[in-house]
Amino acid sequence: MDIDELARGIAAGERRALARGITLVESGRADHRARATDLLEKVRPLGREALRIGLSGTPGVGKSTFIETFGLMLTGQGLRVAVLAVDPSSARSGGSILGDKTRMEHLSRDPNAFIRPSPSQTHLGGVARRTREAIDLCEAAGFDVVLIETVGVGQSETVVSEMSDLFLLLLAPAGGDELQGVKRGIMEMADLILVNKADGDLKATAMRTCADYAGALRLLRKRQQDPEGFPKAMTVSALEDFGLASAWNEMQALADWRRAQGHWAARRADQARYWFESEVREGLLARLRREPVKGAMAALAQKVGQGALTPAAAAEELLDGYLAGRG
Ligand SMILES: Nc1nc2c(ncn2[C@@H]2O[C@H](COP(=O)(O)OP(=O)(O)OP(=O)(O)O)[C@@H](O)[C@H]2O)c(=O)[nH]1
Ligand SMILES: [Mg+2]
Repeated sequence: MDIDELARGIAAGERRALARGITLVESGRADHRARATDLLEKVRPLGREALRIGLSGTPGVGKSTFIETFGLMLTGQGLRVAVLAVDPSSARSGGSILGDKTRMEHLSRDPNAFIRPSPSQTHLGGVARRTREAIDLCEAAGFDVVLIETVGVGQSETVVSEMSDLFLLLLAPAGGDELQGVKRGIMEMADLILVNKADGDLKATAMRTCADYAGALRLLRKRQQDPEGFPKAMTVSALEDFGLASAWNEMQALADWRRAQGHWAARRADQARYWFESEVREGLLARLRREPVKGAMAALAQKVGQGALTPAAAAEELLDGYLAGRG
């Protein structure tokens, strides 16, 4: 596979080239990694930017249904939409991937949409890098909106919010006591809280839940990157396509305001620095597991075990040697 040709295909918006590019960035092979880095560098000068929307919610809240309806609304407006997923492998069974295919049936056949499920058997760090690079490739391919979905299971929300311009939290209608179940840290990431399933018998409960969350959001510390009235809580029905157009209006209003105020660029710069530091940490840990550091570490561990060195002194010796280039 020729990288120049692949880069040209992606720049021309070819879905096959995009899919192959993402397969390349997902690969764990060292020679593939070098080619992936090369590919990303080749498309970077295009400087294309999509609106990156993170979307989180617990299993069954309606993420797939929301993406189908919302995605079709956007493609109906002539926008090109890419969908990526960040899932720690443990949280996703084969069954729900099958479920996604049926729940995003129309969107997956839409020529203006591109859906890429999360690769299985990858730890969160690996998924994070793969997703960031896949986002870059989708932007290079000229997509207008990139939706990044994650199941709400702790850490993955942070990962997604650190690669999104906007972060949506999808919630189910629920009794007041369940409001406590949403962790404060996750509420603080949200730009919009969407209480889904506001239809049929659940409509009234959804409205009450929405009012509860609106109240909870007002208690949070005001963020510099928000205009008046944000973060906001709204009711939607992904199934009946209710409230999605207003939610999209709010997203655009927020994105436009942030662009005009310089928060958009500042946030992306912060995110780039965050991921740089994260890559350094991950890289260091990976090297500790490789020779010759691994051997040096085992030898020092033995001395520590024999009481010949304190743990702290041994660690310092190893790190000094490593950072001096002997690693
Ligand atoms: N009444 C109603 N049901 C909905 C709505 N959105 C989704 N559902 C239903 O809720 C169930 C779960 O929807 P999904 O879209 O698969 O939820 P999900 O969040 O993707 O679930 P996971 O992929 O398992 O995490 C399905 O039976 C949907 O039909 C809605 O707006 N109203
Ligand atoms: Mg789903």
